[in-house]
Amino acid sequence: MTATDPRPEQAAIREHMIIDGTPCTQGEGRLPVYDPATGDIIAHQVEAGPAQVDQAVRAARRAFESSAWRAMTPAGRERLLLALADRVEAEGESLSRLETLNNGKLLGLSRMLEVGASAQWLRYMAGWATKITGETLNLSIPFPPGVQYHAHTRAEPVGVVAAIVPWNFPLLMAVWKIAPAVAAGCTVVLKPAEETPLTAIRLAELALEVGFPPGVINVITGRGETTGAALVAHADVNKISFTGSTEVGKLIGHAALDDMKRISLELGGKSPVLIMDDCPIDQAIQGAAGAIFFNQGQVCTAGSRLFIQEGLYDQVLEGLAAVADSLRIGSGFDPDTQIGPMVSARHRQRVSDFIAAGRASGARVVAGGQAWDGPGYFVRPTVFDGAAPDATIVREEIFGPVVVAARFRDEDQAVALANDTRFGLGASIWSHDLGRVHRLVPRIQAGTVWVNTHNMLDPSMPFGGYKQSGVGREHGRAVIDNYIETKSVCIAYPGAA
Ligand code: TXE
Repeated sequence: MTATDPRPEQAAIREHMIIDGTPCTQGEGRLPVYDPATGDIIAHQVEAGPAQVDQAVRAARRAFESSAWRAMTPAGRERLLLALADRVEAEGESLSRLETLNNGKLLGLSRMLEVGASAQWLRYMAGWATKITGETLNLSIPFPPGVQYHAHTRAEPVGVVAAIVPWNFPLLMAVWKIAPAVAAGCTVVLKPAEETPLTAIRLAELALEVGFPPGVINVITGRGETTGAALVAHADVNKISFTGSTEVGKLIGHAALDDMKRISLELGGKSPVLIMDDCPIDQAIQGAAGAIFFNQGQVCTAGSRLFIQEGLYDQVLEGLAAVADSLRIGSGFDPDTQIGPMVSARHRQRVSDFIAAGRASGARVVAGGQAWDGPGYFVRPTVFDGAAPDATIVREEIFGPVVVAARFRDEDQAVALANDTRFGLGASIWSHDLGRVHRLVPRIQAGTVWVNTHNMLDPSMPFGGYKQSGVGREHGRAVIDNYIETKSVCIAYPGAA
C-alpha cells in the first residue's frame, strides 16, 4: 500500500490459498468473490478439492510434529502472536478497507473490530501461551502396600485444528480460532466463508512474515458443502472449531462424532432484549436499536426479539421505528453510512423472504419492510410488532436488520418470553433496578447476559451458547480448554520403609 494508491484494498486482494507457507492456486475451479455494496465481482477464489484439503491437513500435521514447532517454548509462541498483532495493526488500513470491500461493513467497524479487536485478541491469547498448566493431584490408592504415587496432569495441544468460520466478522473470527489454537501449541487449517475469504488469506501471509513456521497456519478456500465438508471428514483432523448456522453445526457435530474428533460449535441465536419499565426512554430506544442494527443485524447475538414492559411499549416502539427510518443506507466506505449491505445476494433474498413471511403471518410493519432500490444487497431496517409467538420471524434467526417487538407485564412473563426459543446465545436486560437485574440474570437461558448494554465482548469473557446455540465456550481461559487434551500421569514409587 502506498499513500498514492487510491484503493489500497485492491492491492491486498489475493486469489490463492496458503498451504504449508506457500501460495497455492490449484483446486477444482474458481468461485467469484463480490463487493456486496455494488454486486461487482472483485476476485476469484480457489475452490479447494479433496486433494488440496488433504495437502493442507498434511502440512498442518507435519508442522505439528516438526521439531521447530515442538521445540518452540510457550514464550516463543507468545512472541509470534504478539508480533502478528503488531503486524495486523501495521497493515490495519489495508485490512480494514479489504474487509469493507468484501463484507460491506462500515469502514469504522472494520477498523475497530476486524483490525483493532483482532490485535486485542491476539495479544490476550498470546498471554495464555505461557500460562497453560496442568495440576498436581493427591491420590488415595491404598495398594499395593509399600507403594506411593505421584500424579499430575499435562495440558497437551490437541493437534491439527480445522477451523471453519462465517462471513459476518471474517478477520476477527479467523483470529478467534487461530490465536487460542496456536497459544495452546496446535496447528490450524482455516476455511473462511466463501463470501469473505480475502482477509483470512492476508492474515496467513502476515503470520508467515512475522516468523510462523510454514504449515502452522494454513488457509484453504471454497464452499462449505464441498471444501468445508472434506475438511471436517479428514481423518487426520483432531479438532473442529466451527462458527456458523445451527443447521450446519449439527451436520458437523454428527460427522465429527464418527471418529470422535473434538468439537466446539458457536451457532445461531435469537437473542432477547428485555426493556424494564424503569429504564430511561432514550436509553431503551438507543439500546434496542444498537442491539439489532449493529453490523446490519448480521451478528449471532443480534437483539432480534425485543420485549418491552407494557408501560413503555408504545413510546419505545415509536422511538425505535423513528431510528430505523432515519438510518442512512449505503456503502461502508461512505463515512455517513449507518447501514451497509447484506453480505450477499443470497442472504439479502433470505432476509427479504423472512420479511415477506412476517407480513404474511399478520405481523404489523412499523418501520422498513420494503425493498431498497439500487445496486448492492441492501435491506431496510425493519421493525415488526404484533407477531404471533409461533411466527417464523419470532422463531428463526433472520441475521439481518429485522426486529420483532412484543410487550410483557411482569418479570415472570419477561423470563418466559425470553426463554421461549431453541437458542440461547445472548440476552440483554435494560434496568437500573439492581434487585430486578439480579433476579432476572439467573433465570435467563443464555451464554451471555448483558445489562444496560448489548453485543459487548472482551477476550477475557467466555462466550458461547446454551441450548441449540452451541457447544463449548470461546475466549477467556475457557477457550484454551478447546485446544488441549488433558493427560494424567501416575507415577508409582516405593514408599518410606
Ligand atoms: O451459514 P453456514 P450461511 C446463520 C444465519 C445465516 C445462516 C446461513 O442465520 O442467515 O446461518 O448463513 C461453512 N461442512 N449464521 O449459509 O452455511 C461455510 O462455508 C463444513 C449464524 O453463511 O453455516 C462457512 O465457512 N462447513 C452464524 C461456514 O460454514 C460448512 C454466522 C458458515 O456457513 C458446511 C453465519 C458443511 N456442510 C451464519 N456448510 C453465527 N453464529 O454467527 C457450510 N459450511
